[in-house]
Order: sequence, then C-alpha cells, then structure tokens
Amino acid sequence: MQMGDAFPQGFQYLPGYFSEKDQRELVGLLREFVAEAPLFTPVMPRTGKEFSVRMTNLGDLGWVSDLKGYRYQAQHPVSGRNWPAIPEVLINLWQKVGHCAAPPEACLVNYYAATAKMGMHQDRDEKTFDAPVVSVSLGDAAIFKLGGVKRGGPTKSLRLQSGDVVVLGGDARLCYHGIDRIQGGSSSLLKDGGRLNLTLRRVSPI
Ligand code: MD3
Ligand code: FE
Repeated sequence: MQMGDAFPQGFQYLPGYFSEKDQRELVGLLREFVAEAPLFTPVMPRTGKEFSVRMTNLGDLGWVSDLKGYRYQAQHPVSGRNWPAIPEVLINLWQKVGHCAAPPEACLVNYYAATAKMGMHQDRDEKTFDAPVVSVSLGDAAIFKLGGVKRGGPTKSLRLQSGDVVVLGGDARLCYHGIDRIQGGSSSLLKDGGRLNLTLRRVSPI
C-alpha cells in the first residue's frame, strides 16, 4: 500500500537537477575515480552474503561492509589506498541543497547492474544524524521506496531518473528506504547501462 499523505518533513526531491551535459561531465569524473578506487562487492556482516550492488567511495571516509560489520574507514578495502577526493561539483551541490554548515566527509558510490537492488534499511552508521544525506542518480531509472522510521510500515514509491537529486534531512534522515528495481535500458548515459547513485554524507558531529 502506498502512503496517501505527503513525504516526510526534510525530504526534498529535485527532479532533473543536473542537465545532460552536467551528467556526462560527472560520469567522466566518476570513470577516473573508479579507475583509481575500483568498485568492490561488499558482503554482509556474519553471513558473508554478497551485495548485488557494487560500491566505492570518495572523500576522507568511505562506507564499507564486510564480515566484521558496517563502518566508515579512510582506505579502500582492497587497495588499502585513501579514497579519491570529493569533486568540487558535489561539494557545491551539498552547499546549495544540504543546508549544512559543515562539508561532506564521504561520498558513497553505488553501482547497480540492471538486476541489482537494495533492501529496505536505515542509514545509521554515521556519528551524527543532524546532517542530511544528499543523493544523485545517474543512468538507468530506479524504483525507490521510502518508508517511515519504523520497519515494516507503509511506503511510498518514486521513480528516480538520471540527473535527479534527493535530500534526506530532518525527519526523513532516519526513514527506511531501498531500491526495488532498476529499469534496465531506460537511459543511455552509461555505455554499459545500469545506474550510479552517489550519496554525500557527514559522518562526524558538526
Ligand atoms: C532516505 N542508496 O547508499 S539513495 C544508500 O539509490 C542508499 O543507491 C540508495 O540507500 C541508492 O544507503 C538510495 C536515496 C537515499 C539515500 C539515503 C537516505 C534515501 C535515503 C537516508 C535516509 C532516508
Ligand atoms: Fe541508504
């Protein structure tokens, strides 16, 4: 069942925020970053079950998941090298839409092949929830689901398209959310198809 009411306070949906030219430039930058910090396949803590989404990060800290748990760390789990810096275009985005005094420390880069999905979860590995999460979608469209702060409640679905930005602050910051499915072939931005999602985050208290 879909929620009949509005999106939670602090949820901002900015469809088509980035032009096609901006999107192509962002993808160009991301290709260089991924050459430096390759996508890796995280596994679930304890079970070791692989995520269907592949990941990498930019910034002082990156989110990783392995047998030992979920955490933020300064190094790529495979290469042991520091993550590439967050590019200016994304720092500027955070400043314009994030309404946060402190800069982002992490940019998680999720890559979804057409069959990948992400189950409903909360983002709560950060040491502060006062800062928003700012998300950018690139490539194939995705069906995004947003629930409430308790697991298993009603959800709303939203089709996120290439160039869309979503800001999750305030009451929305701890809402359950996930990616139900990718609409393979819906965008030609990425030459091998699929979807990239960038999430800018603050980890330390402001
Ligand atoms: C709502 N990513 O990386 S982005 C994640 O499309 C994640 O890859 C999804 O969930 C993706 O953790 C969704 C939109 C998003 C990001 C963070 C949120 C929605 C959120 C945090 C709180 C509530
Ligand atoms: Fe999330």
